[in-house]
Amino acid sequence: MTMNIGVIGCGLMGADHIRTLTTAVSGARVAAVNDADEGRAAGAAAEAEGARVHSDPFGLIDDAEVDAVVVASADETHEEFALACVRAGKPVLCEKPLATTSEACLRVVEAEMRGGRPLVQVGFMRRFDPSYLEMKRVLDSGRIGRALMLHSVHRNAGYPPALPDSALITGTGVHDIDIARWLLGQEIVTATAHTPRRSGLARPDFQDTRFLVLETENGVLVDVEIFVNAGYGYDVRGELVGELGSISLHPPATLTTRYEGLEGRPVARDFRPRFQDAYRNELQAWVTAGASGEVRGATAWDGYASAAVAEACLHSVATGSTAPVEIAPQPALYAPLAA
Ligand code: ISE
Repeated sequence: MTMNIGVIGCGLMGADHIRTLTTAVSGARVAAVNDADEGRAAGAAAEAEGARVHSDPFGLIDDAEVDAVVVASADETHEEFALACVRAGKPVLCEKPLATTSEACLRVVEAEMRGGRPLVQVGFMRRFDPSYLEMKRVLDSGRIGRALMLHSVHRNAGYPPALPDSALITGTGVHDIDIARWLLGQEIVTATAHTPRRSGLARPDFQDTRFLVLETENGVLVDVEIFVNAGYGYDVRGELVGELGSISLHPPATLTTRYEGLEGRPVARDFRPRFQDAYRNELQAWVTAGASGEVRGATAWDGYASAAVAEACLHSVATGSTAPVEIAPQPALYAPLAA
């Protein structure tokens, strides 16, 4: 059976999802698209042959021919679209962050609880990246003993000019927060945000960089460097240190060039090539699970929990001290983190 998908938001990520759904995911068809910019929506519809353009995003959600929805519009619109999908009883893959505040994320969780089943998957694609999956597999095998520390580096070549510097934490570092919870199978209980020297290449009112130190309930320390005007490329690194050894991520690279006394591997220009496999696996898992009425990957609860940690980081930025993470009790509808 083919799942007919509606895509809201046809910018960088939405267009990439449309391309992946159309060319690399089985059992799926892009049936409808919407974007605040109608020209952009028409361009995206042309990529997905036969897709209809909806001028109203809520009309797309209520379209009887749309079985499931991808939300890839601006962050501040995610909550209302996720809520409308839950009301319509349709599975939704909502790009991160699920909403702009933890309070708003909790409203989505509550809507799902009223409906009695999870319908929302949050676009934390790292959970589907082959190298992160391998890191979790080796940790869970016990081969490196218990986890002690996780080092995370998150650098972008450049950043959208419209975003405020809080997005370094709520839109960028939130990936590192989610992957730490998922890898370690533990909640983060405190957050300390440090503010390193500002890059002179960032715009004058923009604090690039941040350095976060997160502590889990079992005392694992996670450090996260965030630097979004790194210029040279998109660079995500991770090393998990255990009692008996460590595991480091390897970004996908198809070649190593040796030339004039130097050896080099390409660095991705942005997140799309670096996480191409992860996005495809994420979309395929969502389509397969949606057909059987399940949610795989990050749930609305994970969206809420990561937003709560991001908020603690912002609180720490404002106060200059360590902030506790305030999280509501987890409802039974959601599986606990698996250590
Ligand atoms: C972007 O929105 C993403 O989601 C990317 O995965 C992330 O690495 C990047 O920093 C964000 O700006």
